[in-house]
Amino acid sequence: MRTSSLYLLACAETVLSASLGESINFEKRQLGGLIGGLTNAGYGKVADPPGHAPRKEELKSPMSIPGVTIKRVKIRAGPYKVPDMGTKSVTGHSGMLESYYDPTVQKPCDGDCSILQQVGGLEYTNGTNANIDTGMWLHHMVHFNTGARRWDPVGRDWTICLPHLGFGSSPSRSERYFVTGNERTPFHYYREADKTAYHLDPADKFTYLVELMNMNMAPQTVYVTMTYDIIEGALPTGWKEIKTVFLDADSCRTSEVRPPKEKGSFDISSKPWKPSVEGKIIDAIGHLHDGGVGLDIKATTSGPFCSFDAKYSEKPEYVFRGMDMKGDKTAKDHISSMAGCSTPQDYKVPMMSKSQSWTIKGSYDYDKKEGNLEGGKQSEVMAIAILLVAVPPGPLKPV
Ligand SMILES: [Cu+2]
Repeated sequence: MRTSSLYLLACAETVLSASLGESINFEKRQLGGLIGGLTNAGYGKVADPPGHAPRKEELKSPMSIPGVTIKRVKIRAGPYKVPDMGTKSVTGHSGMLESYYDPTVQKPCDGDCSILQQVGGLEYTNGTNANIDTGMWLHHMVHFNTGARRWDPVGRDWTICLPHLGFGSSPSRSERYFVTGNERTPFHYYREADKTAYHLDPADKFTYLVELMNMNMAPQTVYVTMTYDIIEGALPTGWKEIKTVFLDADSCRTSEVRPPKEKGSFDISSKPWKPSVEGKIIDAIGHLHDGGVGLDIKATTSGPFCSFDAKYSEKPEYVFRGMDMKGDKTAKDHISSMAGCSTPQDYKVPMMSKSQSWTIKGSYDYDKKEGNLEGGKQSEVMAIAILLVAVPPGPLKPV
């Protein structure tokens, strides 16, 4: 796995530079991140420790739909050992499990099932919540699904899509269908007005890309949790499926952008994207890093879709109370939710169609909100927006 990641990355770089003729300026960090196995030597997935919380748990679902049985299933993946704050990775990051791929992740069902909603989390091995107040932080994770019906609507436009390539796949057979940062925004594949779900086939395969932070002076071992509300068996008759659209200011690279400024405000934007899927928009999710204030999504050059506002420290678990190390300074307040674009009532454009051209813009302002410093400099930032689109059931072709 280690050798193959390295090999793939080397190939990717060569092909990219040769085929695009564009100067692909990989930073040390980006290179290192993709060679997850090497960079994280000695850390990453370890065996379950004694007394660990169950790897799969059935809970009572808070959802109800007449005539349908809904199960809540919580899956704990890992556990992942994260280096302590005093340990620097080869790319110079302290206390970070960096762009680490887990190719064997359990699904919420073994056969067919339809996911109605999904939310990620981070827990210590005894099942207690892990967050910034205890120095642990779910920097981000990307959830891939690989299978016969899977393709990535945005990734397919790129000659090389590094997040897929990093585990030996491609956007023609895998899709990024879920993502979460530490704000842990749920994905609603189902809305009461819309009979939609993300349907899993028995042969689908899950892969995670995880990046975890540890602000403690001892290594920590944590599970990435995924809580699903599902209907077992075939997709109910008359329902539609969901296709996830992953818009990103650094699409098909590492999603991480070097901030152009150390102080004050700036924006980072995505390239325009022409839809390859059409249908009603069921949910929208936004992700920024600390220092971020807002995220605008546009469906056409003139037409706003909606805007997110970043909310900080709405719960005490999002307040950092630990100590800082040399040039590494963790912000006190962290993004705890993204507000303003959470339900279809907020959307100015109800449908996605191929006549549109979508862009996103993440706005940062370090004078208003503190970023996280690494070696005295602002750490990398992101702007990601996810749209969940209702599509016909069964195999789907790009429009
Ligand atoms: Cu992120």
